[in-house]
Amino acid sequence: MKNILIIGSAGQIGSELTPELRKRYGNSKVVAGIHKTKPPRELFESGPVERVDVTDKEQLFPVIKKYKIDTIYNLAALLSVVGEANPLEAWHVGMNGLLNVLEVSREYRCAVFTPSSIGAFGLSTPLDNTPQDTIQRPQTMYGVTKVAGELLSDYYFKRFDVDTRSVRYPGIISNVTPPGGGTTDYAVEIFYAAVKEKKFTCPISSKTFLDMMYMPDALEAAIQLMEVDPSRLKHRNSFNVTAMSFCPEMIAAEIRRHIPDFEMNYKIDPIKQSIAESWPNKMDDSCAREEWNWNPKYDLPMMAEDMLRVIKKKCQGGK
Ligand code: AKB
Repeated sequence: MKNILIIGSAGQIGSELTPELRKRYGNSKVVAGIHKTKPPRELFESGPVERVDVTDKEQLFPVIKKYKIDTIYNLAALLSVVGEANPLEAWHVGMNGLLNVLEVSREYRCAVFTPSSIGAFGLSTPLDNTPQDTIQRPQTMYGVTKVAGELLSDYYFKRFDVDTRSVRYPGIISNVTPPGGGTTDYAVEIFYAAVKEKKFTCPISSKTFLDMMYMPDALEAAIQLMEVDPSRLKHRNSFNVTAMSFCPEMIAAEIRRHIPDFEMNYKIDPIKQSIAESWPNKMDDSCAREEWNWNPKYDLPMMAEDMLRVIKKKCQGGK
């Protein structure tokens, strides 16, 4: 029987993963862990909510006991750009938080999903068709915590038999909760700007490619990986997963198919640009496809059409 805790339920992924898991496993089975971000009302109305600061064991352990949690989705993290402004905080949340999650999981036998990222790679990684197993020397504190987190999670699996699993997410595009503080945020912001103002100033240069994924596929990746029979897994922490790879001028062209007078200007942000250049252009995710049937549904045209439809509706509703 699955009793699930989501740490970071009010964040970009958590705010959509929580209702999806509640739909699949039952509302009372999925505890929404919240910390700083103000959670939406629906989170409280649809199931249990607990205050969980991942860096504080005294808050985490009693929640695991109270709800007999057997699966944890650990989504707490500072994204790449905000992590560069607060590197010690990024380390504290990413590493001390993960260590607490792994320790509680060792004691209470929980399975753990902790997302890694394309941020776990760096300039010395092959950036085209980035292999599953390759050089990982990231330049950001976010990336350092992601590589160290992958290693630590594999260590807990091998040494203590904790069922740890993870994917390396690309930029995630969504329309419920904004990402906040990442290098790939432009690929979300562009849609709101296109609908509201028909123009966008892009912080990343026109031909910089990055892997991306639409939220429904990102949710499916996390749930599918946690469901798969462990005997199929040759890898654990962490799987390359991607759904599309594009550069700013390609997403602008796609938006122009729906909003022909959409204008794009560029004002390059040097921090974002240098991070983006150190990340893969396109990952090879064949191991995820082979080991647990990863198969994303949304490509760039399908994602753009859906994003514009939802955001237009939201804007008309005055939200
Ligand atoms: C970021 O840009 O920092 C994140 C990521 C790719 O992990 N969206």
